[in-house]
Amino acid sequence: MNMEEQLTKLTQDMYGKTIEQTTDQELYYAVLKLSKELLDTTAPISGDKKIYYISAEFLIGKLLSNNLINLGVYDKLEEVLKAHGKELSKIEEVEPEPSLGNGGLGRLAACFLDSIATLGLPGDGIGLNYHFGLFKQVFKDKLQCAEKNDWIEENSWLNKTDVTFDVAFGDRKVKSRLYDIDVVGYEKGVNKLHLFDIESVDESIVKEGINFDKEDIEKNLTLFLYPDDSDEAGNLLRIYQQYFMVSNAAQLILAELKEKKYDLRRMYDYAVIQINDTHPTMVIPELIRILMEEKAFTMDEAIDVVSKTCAYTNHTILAEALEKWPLKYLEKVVPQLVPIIKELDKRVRAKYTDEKVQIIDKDERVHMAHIDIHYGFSVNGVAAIHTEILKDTELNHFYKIYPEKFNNKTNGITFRRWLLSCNRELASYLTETIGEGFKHDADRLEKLLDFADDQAVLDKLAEIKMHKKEELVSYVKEKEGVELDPNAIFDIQVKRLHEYKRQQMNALYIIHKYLEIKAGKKPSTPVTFIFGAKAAPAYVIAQDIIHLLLVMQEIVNNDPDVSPYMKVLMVENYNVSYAEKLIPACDISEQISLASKEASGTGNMKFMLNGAVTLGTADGANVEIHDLVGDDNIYVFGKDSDTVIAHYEKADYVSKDYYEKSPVIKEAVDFIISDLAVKHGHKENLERLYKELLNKDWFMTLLDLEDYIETKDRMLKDYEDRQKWKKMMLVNIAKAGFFSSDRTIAEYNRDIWKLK
Ligand code: 26V
Repeated sequence: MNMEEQLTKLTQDMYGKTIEQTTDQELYYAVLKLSKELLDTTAPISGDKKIYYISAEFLIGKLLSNNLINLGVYDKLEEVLKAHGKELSKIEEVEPEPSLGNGGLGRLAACFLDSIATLGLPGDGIGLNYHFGLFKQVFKDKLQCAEKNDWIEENSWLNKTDVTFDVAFGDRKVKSRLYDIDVVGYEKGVNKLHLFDIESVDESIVKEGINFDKEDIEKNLTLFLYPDDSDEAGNLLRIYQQYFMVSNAAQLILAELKEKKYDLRRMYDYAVIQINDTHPTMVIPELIRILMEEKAFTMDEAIDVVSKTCAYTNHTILAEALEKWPLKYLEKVVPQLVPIIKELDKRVRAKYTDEKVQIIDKDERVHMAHIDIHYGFSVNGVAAIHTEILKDTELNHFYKIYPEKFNNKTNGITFRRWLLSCNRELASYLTETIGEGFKHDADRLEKLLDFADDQAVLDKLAEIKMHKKEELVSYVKEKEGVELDPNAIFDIQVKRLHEYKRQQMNALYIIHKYLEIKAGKKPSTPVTFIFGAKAAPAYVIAQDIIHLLLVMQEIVNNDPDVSPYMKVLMVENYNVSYAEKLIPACDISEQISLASKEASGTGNMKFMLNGAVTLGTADGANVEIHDLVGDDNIYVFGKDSDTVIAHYEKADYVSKDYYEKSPVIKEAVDFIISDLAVKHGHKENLERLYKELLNKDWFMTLLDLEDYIETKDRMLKDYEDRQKWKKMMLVNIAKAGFFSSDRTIAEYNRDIWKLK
């Protein structure tokens, strides 16, 4: 049967309708079924050694378009549907987005699975099947509210399996159930994303918003990603989740090794476990425990084998994100691991006197990253500067002990999703111009440089950008009810909300611009500032920053003196699907974290690939973008990481000094608590943010504000030199090849995993 016959049969069997007669919703289910049948007939990727990527998050996004592209049938299906009066892009809209991740770390895991399969490497993801995952964001009264994100439908990409395991905690035993999602490589075979669920999960315990009984573990364990941990019950729940994840992972891995009759004493020849941040760290003591209790290993043998199997990736230097669990919590949830963790700590103490490298500190807290570093064989950072900072400062004590374990793996993104799928026009124009090669070898994008002076190519790139902006404008109009002008410069900052990422600095720029326009200084090209960000529900200042942005949106967009020249939009519930619409439409990519704090960033890469120009600090992968495109094709500002780190060491940054010294800064900061702002917002939130900026400003917003204003003004001016801007777009696209996650994964494989 050809595809048309297959689909016709499916709609007939499922709904008794022709393709023409089905709704987009029905057609989505039919196409889902068709895709799953194709996946079933695609060969699994096999090999002697396999990578298991364990992660608390897999921010996979919608799968339909990506899977059709990777299966090589997108164009065919689009054609079949068109012949029956249906649009594939409309059908894609119907798919709910899986809510299995939070931010960069989770999206990276998803890109990695795509690249692992695309490179034909045997490798599976292992994580949890959160029913509501990360909350859904809604704005009420200019404040973020959190609602449950009910994404799992009867028919979905999840395949229920027969695999179940027992998981024993200190105070209870539960049963797990494995669900699988197929991960198909680009014109390659299939790997799996294994998602474990608890059999006794009960969605009905979630009453209002995202509130539920945190102690009812049998029912709540796989409901939410990152449940609120501001109290003890929340902390314990996170430990229950983490152990549930790694106990299942360990059982699954050992079962696979057993089935293949591999010798467990040489486990490292057949399996490598990548620990994505510290959330899966307990897999180390858990494997040691199982090998000793069930496989008759001695402690020395078990430690040796496990240490040669596990590798750790660090994604952040923020102290508050490095997990340290109180020993007494572990004693309650996983008492079986405590003697092992104590023994691991004892062995460290026997060798090293330095307190900073101990696993259990004097306050009886267990430093999870320290377990990974001592008892794993590789420690990697996620961008060159990040790895250097780990080696020189944050993890320097460990680097001195184990220099050979440290290595860098600069992050990457899958070009299948972030170019071929989200910007089909650009992808097809690139194909026309430089050939198909870049689809399999991203470095070939560099061929575009040959056209840097070709007017037709430059104009076409600008035309595609304009078209993507128009598409975004109509989407936003429908979704948010806000009218944007595609002729305005689109300046976009989308990422999790965090003070170190400094959305508040962008907000201060907006205030500054607003005041300038009110004073009669009108920009010749209008500019639109777009934000998308979720803030952790317990993170108060982050909520206040969202509030300020929504207040500015109301003030600016409704002021007839100002709105013809600038607009502000904070989109609701920013997620992967929204990113896929925003990124192709962007002119200015905001990457303005305090230098040293953003481990890498991956949004920066997606924007560049889609022809946006970066406005950024010398932080994370921005540094590598700068190296690639050169000074003329990026706007870098702000103090560098050495300066910032020195400020922290000397504790000599005083934000008030900057406020008092600069009338421009003072005016912008004071506006936050002005009568006008307070009239549109809530005094309590605005005052709290104002005081935070003035009295603390831990992430040094005011340090870089003047430089930011000056650089952004220059950039907005440069946009008017259309020729210059188009060339910058072209160079950014051409140089993005380095950031393909295929390159990143090839490096992981070459240096760490050593498969094949
Ligand atoms: C963050 C949060 C924030 C909300 C509350 C719970 C919670 C739990 C864990 C984390 C850790 C997030 C770590 C993370 O996403 N890091 C990002 O990793 C990216 C991929 O390597 C990297 O590009 C980003 O720079 C880094 O911030």
